[in-house]
Amino acid sequence: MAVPLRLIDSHTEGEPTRVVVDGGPHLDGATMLERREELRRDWDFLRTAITAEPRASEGTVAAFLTEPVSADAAAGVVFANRAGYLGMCGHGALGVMRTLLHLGRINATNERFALDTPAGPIYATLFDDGSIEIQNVTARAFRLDVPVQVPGTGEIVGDIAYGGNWFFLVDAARAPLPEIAAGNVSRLTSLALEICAALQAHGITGEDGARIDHIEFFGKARLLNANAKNFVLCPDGSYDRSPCGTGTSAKMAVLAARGRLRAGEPWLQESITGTLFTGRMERCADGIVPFIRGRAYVTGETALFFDTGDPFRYGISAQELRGRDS
Ligand code: PYC
Repeated sequence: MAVPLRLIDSHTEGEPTRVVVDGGPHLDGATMLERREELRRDWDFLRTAITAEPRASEGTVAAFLTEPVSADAAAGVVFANRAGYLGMCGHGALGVMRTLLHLGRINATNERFALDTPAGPIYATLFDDGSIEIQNVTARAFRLDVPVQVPGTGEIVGDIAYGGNWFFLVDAARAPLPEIAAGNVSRLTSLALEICAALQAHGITGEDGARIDHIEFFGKARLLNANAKNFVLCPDGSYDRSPCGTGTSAKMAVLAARGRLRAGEPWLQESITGTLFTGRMERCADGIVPFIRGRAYVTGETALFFDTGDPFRYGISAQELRGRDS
């Protein structure tokens, strides 16, 4: 690519987002789903270049900005990580809003902005105290108390819910989980990967056979005001450093289905890194409308160059490394 790709780097409560602000592909599908397919089909090398090593750290989410598809939206956005494309991304949406503010593309506080995503429109409000709240897509509990046999561990019971992505949610009060603590990240990751594999092996899915690719564990909060602390395994095998916007949405859908969270009542979700999202929800016909509030910070401006002599100019993929072995 002759033109460098320009990114704004940010993190939302610890989890990184890289917004492509210049030099990215022009996507002209009529819907955000079509635009996501266009990215996957024609521009996937940009996803890996932005989210994989040697340029990116684990967990990095890329946000490709597009023209809006709906009349009142500020922009469209497709989220992706080093494993593929996401329906929605809560921390990423907060990062996009902070980035648009940094660029001067939006400037009003206390005003609602719409963003089009492949999962549907979401709405964001920037507050004077620097925090940002998104109104996420509708979240819903799909199946509660689902047992799964996990080789080497035994039966684990969890709930299946949608919050913009599909989650299997497991509470430490009902399952033998390691303590949700930074020192246990590798044990939590291994167990979550095993549960993910067991769900697939047993054909346990979300609605219409949707693959459950996020596993979320809950334990006792450390922060005094928080309701619970979570650990979220993302589809790329990394863990979310933030409390996960779509995961917090899925959690509130489960709590609402169990009658344990009332409309408007705050749900304070602590992350494995000790950061916090403040959630709340309203009920709607198909589930709940989740609201997630947190903070994002711009950390850098980056230009990516693509040296044709660089074998890793589009990122180091596991597949590429395997090819080098043969
Ligand atoms: O905040 O929704 C989220 C998210 C999904 C994957 C990483 N973060």
